[in-house]
Amino acid sequence: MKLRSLAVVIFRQLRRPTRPRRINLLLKGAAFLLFLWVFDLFLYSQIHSVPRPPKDLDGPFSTGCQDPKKAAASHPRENATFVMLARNSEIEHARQTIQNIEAQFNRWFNYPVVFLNNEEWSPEFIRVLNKTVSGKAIFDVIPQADWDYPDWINKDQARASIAKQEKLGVWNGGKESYHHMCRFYSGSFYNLAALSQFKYYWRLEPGVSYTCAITYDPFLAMSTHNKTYGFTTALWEEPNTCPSLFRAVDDFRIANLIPSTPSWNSMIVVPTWDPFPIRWFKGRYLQSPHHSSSGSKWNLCHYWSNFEIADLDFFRSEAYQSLFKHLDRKGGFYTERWGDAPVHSLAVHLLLPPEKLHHFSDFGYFHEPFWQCPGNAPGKQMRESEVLGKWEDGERNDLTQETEGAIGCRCQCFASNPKLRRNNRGICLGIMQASQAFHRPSWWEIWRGKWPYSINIPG
Ligand SMILES: Nc1nc2c(ncn2[C@@H]2O[C@H](COP(=O)(O)OP(=O)(O)OP(=O)(O)O)[C@@H](O)[C@H]2O)c(=O)[nH]1
Ligand SMILES: *[C@@H]1O[C@H](CO)[C@@H](O)[C@H](O)[C@H]1NC(C)=O
Ligand SMILES: *[C@@H]1O[C@H](CO)[C@@H](O)[C@H](O)[C@H]1NC(C)=O
Ligand SMILES: *[C@@H]1O[C@H](CO)[C@@H](O)[C@H](O)[C@H]1NC(C)=O
Ligand SMILES: [Mg+2]
Repeated sequence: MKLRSLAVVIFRQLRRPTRPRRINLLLKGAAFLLFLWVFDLFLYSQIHSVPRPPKDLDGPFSTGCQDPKKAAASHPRENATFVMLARNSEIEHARQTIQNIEAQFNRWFNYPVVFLNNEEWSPEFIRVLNKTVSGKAIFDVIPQADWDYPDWINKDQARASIAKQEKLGVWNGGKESYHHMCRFYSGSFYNLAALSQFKYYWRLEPGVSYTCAITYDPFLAMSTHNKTYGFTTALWEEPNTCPSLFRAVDDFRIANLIPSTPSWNSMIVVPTWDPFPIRWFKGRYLQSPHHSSSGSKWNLCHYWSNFEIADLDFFRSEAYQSLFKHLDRKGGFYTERWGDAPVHSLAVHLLLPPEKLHHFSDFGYFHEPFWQCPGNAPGKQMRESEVLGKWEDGERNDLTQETEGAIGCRCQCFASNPKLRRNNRGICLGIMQASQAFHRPSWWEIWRGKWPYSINIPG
């Protein structure tokens, strides 16, 4: 009886609470959830923050021109080589690129070039390219095993997956050889016998061009500045080429107890508006593209690997090789179309401290369809130099004129506006340089889309 009347009282209370009370309860609940959400947002941003270093950790190696003959004579050649992967059919583009790098740099420094192919070189390619290189030209053929499916993978499934990527319109996803190429550049080029004698390499591709003179030795500069990985261009990766790559790399990070550093954090989208339970659900349960298992999201930024000047010993390190093995086991080089560019980029941001990365902002570089151009440093063009040849503003005066704040040597870039520094947005570059940058763009500049050209160099 007593119990029953108590139940009735409670029931009445629940059924017909006074209005203000119900609203009160709701408001309290909402305020609490809002507090949790804001707190989680704050915590997430703190954990993934990219603190400002006490000073800029990277800057151009050189500003304007110097005497390249003196630079070459002042120091023995570094333990370094160019590397160009090419097909016999690309002979004309390969020749143009070698001719271009010889004219802009290598005629003074005479570094060797290792040409790599997955097939035998045609005598014509060897004849033409051997005579175009001023240093030694080495024509190497990649061992079959390094340009193939790993033996534990089911080839029929892999081929079916490649065919599916073709249908879905994944960028280069339908070409079997492109998958082999990406896996080769991710996991084995640095172990080739032809490269084992070298420490640094400079990657070239048929068809790229350098649009400024390079009058110092970048390999030597890498060494004296203690740099490991150099790049020119940073962009967003095509999302459908690598939905599960970031999770695979982050799983490796967690399994190996690698702390998330400022450099790693700069690859992660902050802030996220997803509260913790949703992040968790997306990461662990939905396995959403580009999310880690804990639900943090990759910003898809990566360095373009068609240009690289880097230390091969980094790629040969135990840490990098075990990361590659882990990725290879996941099968994503075939079930998806993981590129070597995002693999290298995530690896250097995971395994290297920020001061080891270098933006070659003083290089003019073009790979279809994007370019960067540092412009010509005022008063530093050595216009009368005998070694470099006389330099006058060309007919297209606008392309060669000296510009305030510019750092290049004798650049001839593509823009009709001499102040334009690149034809792609500098957002990813700015994001990826954050852990190195004491000088950062203001919120106002970021909001207006005005990113600097490089750290402390106006855009
Ligand atoms: N020998 C050989 N080289 C290849 C093959 N596929 C690609 N490559 C090389 O791999 C590099 C990249 O291939 P590209 O065709 O230039 O690819 P892309 O569309 O320009 O893409 P990225 O340069 O990677 O941005 C170039 O150096 C090519 O010569 C192949 O089947 N055989
Ligand atoms: C390239 O040319 C040099 C000099 O003419 C010659 O000694 C060398 O054997 C050639 N290399 C190849 C691979 O043909
Ligand atoms: C060049 O570098 C490689 C890799 O670090 C090393 O094995 C080799 O001994 C070096 N060669 C010279 C001449 O220093
Ligand atoms: C590079 O590293 C060496 C040895 O660790 C150090 O002595 C030198 O000062 C460093 N150079 C620069 C430019 O940081
Ligand atoms: Mg290319």
